[in-house]
Amino acid sequence: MLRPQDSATRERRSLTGLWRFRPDADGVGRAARWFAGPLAEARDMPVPASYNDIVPGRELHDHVGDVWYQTTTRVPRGWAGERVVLRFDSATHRATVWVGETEVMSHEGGYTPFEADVTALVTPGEEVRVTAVVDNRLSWETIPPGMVVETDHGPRQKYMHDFFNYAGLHRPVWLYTTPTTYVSDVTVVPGIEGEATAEHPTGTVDFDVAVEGQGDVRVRLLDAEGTQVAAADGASGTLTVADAHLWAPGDGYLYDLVIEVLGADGALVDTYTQKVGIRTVEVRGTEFLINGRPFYFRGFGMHEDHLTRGKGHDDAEMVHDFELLDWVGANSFRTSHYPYAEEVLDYADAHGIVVIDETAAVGMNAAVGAVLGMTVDQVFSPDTVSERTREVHAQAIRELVARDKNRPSVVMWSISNEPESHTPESEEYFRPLFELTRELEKHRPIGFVNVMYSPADQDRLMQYSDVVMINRYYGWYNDTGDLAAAEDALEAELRQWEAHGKPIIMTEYGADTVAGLHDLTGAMWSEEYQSEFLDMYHRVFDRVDAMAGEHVWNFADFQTSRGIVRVDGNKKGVFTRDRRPKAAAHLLRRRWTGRA
Ligand code: GCB
Repeated sequence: MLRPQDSATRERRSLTGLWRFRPDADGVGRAARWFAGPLAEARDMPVPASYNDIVPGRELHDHVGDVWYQTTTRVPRGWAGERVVLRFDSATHRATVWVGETEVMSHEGGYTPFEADVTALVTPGEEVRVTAVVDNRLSWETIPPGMVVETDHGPRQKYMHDFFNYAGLHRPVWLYTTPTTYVSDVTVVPGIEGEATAEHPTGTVDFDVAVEGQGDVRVRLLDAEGTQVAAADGASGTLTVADAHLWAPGDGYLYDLVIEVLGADGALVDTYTQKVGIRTVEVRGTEFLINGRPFYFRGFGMHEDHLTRGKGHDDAEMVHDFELLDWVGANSFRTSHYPYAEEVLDYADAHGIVVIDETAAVGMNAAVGAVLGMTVDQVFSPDTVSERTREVHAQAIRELVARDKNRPSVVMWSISNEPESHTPESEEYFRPLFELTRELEKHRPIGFVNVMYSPADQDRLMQYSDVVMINRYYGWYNDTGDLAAAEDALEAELRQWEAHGKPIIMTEYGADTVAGLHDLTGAMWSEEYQSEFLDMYHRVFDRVDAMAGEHVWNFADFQTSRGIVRVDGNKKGVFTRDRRPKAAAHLLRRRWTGRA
């Protein structure tokens, strides 16, 4: 699905702003046809934002079930004769949408876009009412999984992942046009002819354009100055770029692939511009190569998480977070633990930030659940995470790859974070999903992130992964407070993983730290302990040749569900939730930039 854009033949109208909003804990709104008129008893709710923290009190924060959003907008007069599409960039975790009184679409999964052709339901020049019911419930058949427990005091949402179940309309909503004959999809695969490290490399761009309707396709590739560097007729082919300016870490150089659909008379019918970064990605032995050069991941697992707006996208917060990444010397991050807003990926593409793109399949792990307060006997079983869950998971992978396949910043897919991966049941569940991802993706490595409860000598899934991605907490969850013992244990385990002959990325390592708490006796939770902890990991990484990256957990403190292991959320951030540096941020800056 293409991202909406303004072009010579297309227009967009953003529906962000204040929507009317009404919770529906009893789930009566559908039968009562709340979409059929102005939403009664409604309050204002910002879009994009999570609704949970906007209003004081527990009621919305802990809401379980449906909420209703509604807005009206005037369809521009000039849109007569155009195809009109309604697109939600996301709705967490599922939604059904009406235009006027007509149901137009439903979507499962909280972090990928969905859209419907609403041309027949709108009249240019007139107002249209858009209503969405958004359901935040997690079950054994959702990604991520969860469980609603009925109590005397109402339903309670339980889950086995360590971030708060923020919900609502987290990203922009669009009404946009295309001509009736239009570009419906494009796939680009960049390459480099000959030596990738040559001083003047020759780039290639394989392209494949899908058009709805009849028309001839012409493509032109423009460099960042707008100069045409290659062109071709036809919907698919390969463009060659002499002396290409490669997309590289720290250098987000993008070409414009201008796609034009021409009518029989040669007139322009539709045009869509796809950004293209020319770069290659390859795993060779224990090295992760970008453009033929070894790349070492420095950065973080992050979260879309801010005060007040929760997971709602905001450009100011986003740019500030990227500026902090730059300040600290990070070159990459993982979209832990769900696909991030498309604006974030656009920014990464344009600024040369490397991304490991992860699905929302987090918390398929009884042991992790136990730490966080949800007890499950068997996480993979016909009654829990099952074949039906796998179908939803497969669809989440398809939608993620379809959304982000053309992005140069994305160098690898992570299909799950910390699933149980040492049991036959987990292998049976995951094998088909690795196969699916390989079918969908031809040029990027794929993988999953391994948990400490499925260590090197027991894991059954790393054989399907191109890269060893592991999260380890020696010195925190095990060898608690004992960094000397932790150092030995960490190195011993890394040596075991080294035997796989693949690059190793430590995708999480970190210690909860209360900003401002200081101690010189090795006390956990102090800023000193976090720094010593990271220092210890770095010493070990520098001794292990197969290491290809270090992503600290986490970039910033973030909100979680209530529990005895969390104090106002997870405090493993090297920045606080309001983005102030802890001592560890300075330590990382020294290591990653060489600057004091
Ligand atoms: C993990 C999880 C992450 C948690 C983190 C922690 O292994 O992947 O989601 O937040 O540990 O702090 O416990």
